[in-house]
Amino acid sequence: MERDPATCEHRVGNAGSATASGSISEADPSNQTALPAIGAPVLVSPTSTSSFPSSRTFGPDAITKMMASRYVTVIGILGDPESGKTACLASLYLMISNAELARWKFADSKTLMAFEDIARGAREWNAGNPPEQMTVHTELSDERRPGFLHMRLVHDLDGRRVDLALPDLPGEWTTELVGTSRADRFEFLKAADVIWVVLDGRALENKERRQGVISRVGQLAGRLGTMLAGKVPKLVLVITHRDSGKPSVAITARLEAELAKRGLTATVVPVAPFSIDDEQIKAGFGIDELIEASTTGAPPPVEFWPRSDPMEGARSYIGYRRDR
Ligand SMILES: Nc1nc2c(ncn2[C@@H]2O[C@H](COP(=O)(O)OP(=O)(O)OP(=O)(O)O)[C@@H](O)[C@H]2O)c(=O)[nH]1
Ligand SMILES: [Mg+2]
Repeated sequence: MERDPATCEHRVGNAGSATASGSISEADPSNQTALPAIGAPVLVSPTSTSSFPSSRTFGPDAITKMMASRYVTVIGILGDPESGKTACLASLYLMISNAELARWKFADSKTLMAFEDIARGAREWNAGNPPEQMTVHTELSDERRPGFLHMRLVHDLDGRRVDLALPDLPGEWTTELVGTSRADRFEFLKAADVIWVVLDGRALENKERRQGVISRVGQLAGRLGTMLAGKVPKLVLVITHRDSGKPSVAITARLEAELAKRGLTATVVPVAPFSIDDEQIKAGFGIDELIEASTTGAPPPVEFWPRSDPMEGARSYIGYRRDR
């Protein structure tokens, strides 16, 4: 309770100690007052009932608050319905919780329940058969505010810690952004360090759908350029369904050419959050690459031992880096 240890009534050797044997107390009438305290609770019980903080998704304001105390890598996740956005997040969670994600270890998450909610579907197997749908269509309780998932990871080699803020948005948000340029809900993209554009790999391989997907990526890039006034952060084209086939070089070249028309470049990362053929491509394929591609900006410089005026009683040495 941060009181001076010398005044502690239970300290051995303190004058008038309450821990002294009863015979001394009886002999010393001045000690009678200390008697009722024996056996009473040592600490005062808190007035408010303690409860665990909610670990569901964070709103943008909670992310902003978190950003005030540490560097948070905000990731924008865009993509049509059913492209595999939620699957990537669920797979990331399942991989990291089983220590299967190469080079990264789990350090913390303030939104564990939210991760649990999206990963639950993948666990409900039916008599040994995987569920038909590993994740379900994303719907938000608030249609105007994105819900973020938080995860802190530590890098195996350099001990680097990254805090990721990952929004799980319905595909309609992207559809409406491209179609009607409804951008009010995407305010948070202005603070994003990386934007993932998630594409269904099977649609890209399909001759009839391919051109549509590629030109929509171009339109989306155009919208982002306008919305962010030309300051588009690093783009990652996440191509899902790697288990159904590898995206061909010709197709990735066409995607890159489409972006180049808008003066943008992107890193292409093929992934398979889940897999229909675990022998060939393991579920979780490429998720480590995706995290790597999203975190390899130069980390903000950290002053090793910042100068500050000493303050009486401040436990600077013990407190240093505790909040990082
Ligand atoms: N086999 C396989 N299935 C995948 C892959 N990626 C996504 N899926 C499945 O595709 C379906 C749709 O994926 P979601 O992640 O829910 O799609 P979404 O982009 O979040 O869709 P909305 O929430 O509707 O916008 C789910 O059943 C996933 O399990 C993949 O790489 N391989
Ligand atoms: Mg979803």
